[in-house]
Amino acid sequence: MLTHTVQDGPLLDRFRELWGQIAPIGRDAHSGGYLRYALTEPELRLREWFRAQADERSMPVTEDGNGNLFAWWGDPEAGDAILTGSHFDSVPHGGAYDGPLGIVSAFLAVDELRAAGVPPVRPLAVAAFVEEEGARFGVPCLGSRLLTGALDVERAAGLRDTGGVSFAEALGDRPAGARPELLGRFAAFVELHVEQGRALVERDAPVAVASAIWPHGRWRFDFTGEGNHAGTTRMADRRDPMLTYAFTVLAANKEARLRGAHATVGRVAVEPNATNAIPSRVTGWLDARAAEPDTLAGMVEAVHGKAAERARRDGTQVTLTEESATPLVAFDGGLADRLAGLLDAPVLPTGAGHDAGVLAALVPTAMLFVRNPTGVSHSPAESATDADCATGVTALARALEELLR
Ligand code: HGY
Ligand code: MN
Ligand code: MN
Ligand code: MN
Repeated sequence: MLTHTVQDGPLLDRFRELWGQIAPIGRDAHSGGYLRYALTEPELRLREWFRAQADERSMPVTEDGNGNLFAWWGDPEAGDAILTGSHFDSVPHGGAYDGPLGIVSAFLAVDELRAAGVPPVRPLAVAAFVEEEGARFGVPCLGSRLLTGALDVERAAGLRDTGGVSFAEALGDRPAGARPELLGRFAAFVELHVEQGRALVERDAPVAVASAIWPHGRWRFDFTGEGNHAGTTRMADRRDPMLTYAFTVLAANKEARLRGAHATVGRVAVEPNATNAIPSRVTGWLDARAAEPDTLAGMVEAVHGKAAERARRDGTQVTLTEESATPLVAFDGGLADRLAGLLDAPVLPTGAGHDAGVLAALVPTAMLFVRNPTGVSHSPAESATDADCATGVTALARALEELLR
């Protein structure tokens, strides 16, 4: 089997069929984006779809007690298995491809391998990881972090969504935590994902192999001041945390630009959130990423320093809490080069986090990216052509065939 650019034919038809099955699930009619939060109704429907797909292929499904699902071609106990897959959950009003493309492609790749008569000399598993985006419980890659032991079980169990429901309640049980004996059964993991930039458009290539993931994390800034009347409080008498917050957002942008790094404040909560009240508290979440760990740490420290200085001037207080941190991930270089050679694909780093980045600490791991014409992600404008998606399936199948040998 050779990777080739797919323009038409049965694989493209099969891709469109499966993609059409999941396309309506969790789509917001107004924005056109997806609301597929982990373990909520749309994501539970996608998990049912996963089980049905596995069933059609006579692939038994196992669970790891952390919310992650595995569909097996071959004996789940045999060991030396090859793992592929991704996640179903989305950010608020996210795109169609981030996550589900890796799962749909995985099932189609299994079909390709079977049709090509590739012998199942060792097991292959398709995974659906839970809460990759952290959009519901705040910690990204929650399922894979639990599975690898990178996240404390107590902390994960007690994470709550905005409605007060804990992860353990949503899961229906206390998470199982690290499963070294399960991870030990995997010889390699390959996650296929839509590209989240325009590097492949610029290179005129449908598929790439990942080299690294930038170190990144989420920091919560709590700014507190004095809630008061908007009409009667003299400007000089105010202790307005909104000012400190606003200054901090600008400082984060400036510090990122100075370093060639990325800083984003995409979420904010205001108390009491009234037009005619000076806020008593503003909470802003900083998402910060950089190519080097020192650059990232220096940037967050600089932003915190500037926020603290500004708070003194505003008569407010600021506290900083690290909510999640992901170290630099360097994917297995030998594996990346092997797949890049096999697929004649460019090798690229990314600033986006993935379950592959978490598993890479314990399992030889690679990622494939599929071209995204808009270059936009975490937005309804995220895109990929059906032809590139089908080409991605052939690339994944080729990579899996190589690893299954
Ligand atoms: O990169 C992210 O924002 C998340 O891990 N998907
Ligand atoms: Mn994402
Ligand atoms: Mn993703
Ligand atoms: Mn991601």
